[in-house]
Amino acid sequence: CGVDIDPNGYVVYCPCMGRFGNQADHFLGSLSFAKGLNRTLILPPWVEYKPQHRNSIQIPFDTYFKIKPLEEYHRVITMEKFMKTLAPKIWTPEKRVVYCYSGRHGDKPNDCNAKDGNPFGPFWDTFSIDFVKSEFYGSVGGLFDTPDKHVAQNWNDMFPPHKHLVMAFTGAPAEFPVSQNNLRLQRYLVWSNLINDQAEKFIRENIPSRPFLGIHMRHASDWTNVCTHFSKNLHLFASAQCLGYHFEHGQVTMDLCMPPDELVKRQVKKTMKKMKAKTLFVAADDNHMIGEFTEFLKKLKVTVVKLDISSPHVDLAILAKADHYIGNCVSTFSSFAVRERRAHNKSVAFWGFTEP
Ligand code: GFB
Repeated sequence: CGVDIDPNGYVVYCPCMGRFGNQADHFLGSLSFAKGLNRTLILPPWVEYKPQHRNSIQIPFDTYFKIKPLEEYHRVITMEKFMKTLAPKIWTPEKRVVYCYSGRHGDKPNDCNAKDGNPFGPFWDTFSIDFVKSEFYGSVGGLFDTPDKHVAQNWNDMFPPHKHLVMAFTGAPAEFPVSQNNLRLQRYLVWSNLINDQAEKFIRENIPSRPFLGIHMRHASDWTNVCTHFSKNLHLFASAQCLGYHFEHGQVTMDLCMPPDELVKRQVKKTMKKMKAKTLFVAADDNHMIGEFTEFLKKLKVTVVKLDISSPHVDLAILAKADHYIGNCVSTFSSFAVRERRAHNKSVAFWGFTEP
């Protein structure tokens, strides 16, 4: 079939935690992990949740991102291609072992119970995968820091590729949130034509005059819960992106996590005046405040726009292309656009945060 077998082995995992932003953080770490072990990374589909589906649905990795740029960094193969072309040769059903840190709660004692619950079960079922055995990796020294040669050696000693050719992980073999070292890997994540073309089309048709400011807001009720859980010297989701990994630039505050509408409106107006923006592009999970912004910015004679339908990836692609951006420092969704912009030396700002 023309696909060579990698004798160094493979890594695959279920992106079983959080939604897109969380999964993207985990992806960057997993890419680094596979590279450190010199194993091919099997690109898992993205796990999504839709109200009309009881279980998670799985969207092929390359629906959203190009494969070629990733190949510049490391060997990768989509899970669909791997299962079709290589699994029948090297990962037949009796060889399917799953790896987890330690026993997970579930049906069987002392087992990864890799398919217990949603999205765990539906994810592997997408490819008709069942596991015959569990292996625990909790005692591997250094865990996911495989760019460190000693750590990679620990993995290879415990799980040598000739005996453990395909390592399937119950969750991402990566830190959350993304570690500082792996931020640079963002540049290998390039939007697919499908997403990029929609973003370009929207900008062409709805943002005729630039510069434009792109903003991201988190308003849904799950977010309100997150923001009640901050404490001193503890990062909350993506907060290191503005505060610094060692809190060099301050602590999580309520304004940072859940900025009041008045703060948001004032910050937008000030920013738009400063950059002489002509258009405001609003991305949000709920309540885009289009009417409120239009009213508040009347004197500036600017246009306020948003996508007609909810499309998180197109929102992010547009935010990355904006002339300036304000995001939520705590949200990993916001942080995707931040990383992409920083990779291209574009400016970023955060709600309720003053640049040091
Ligand atoms: O991406 P995400 O992990 O970032 O989850 P956070 C937020 C999800 O909300 C996105 C939707 O994946 C989208 O589905 N969403 C958020 C948006 N902002 C937008 C937007 O501007 N446009 C559109 N179309 N959709 C974490 C979650 O969120 O928050 C965890 O991963 C948990 O599961 C936690 O819910 C409270 O880091 O913002």
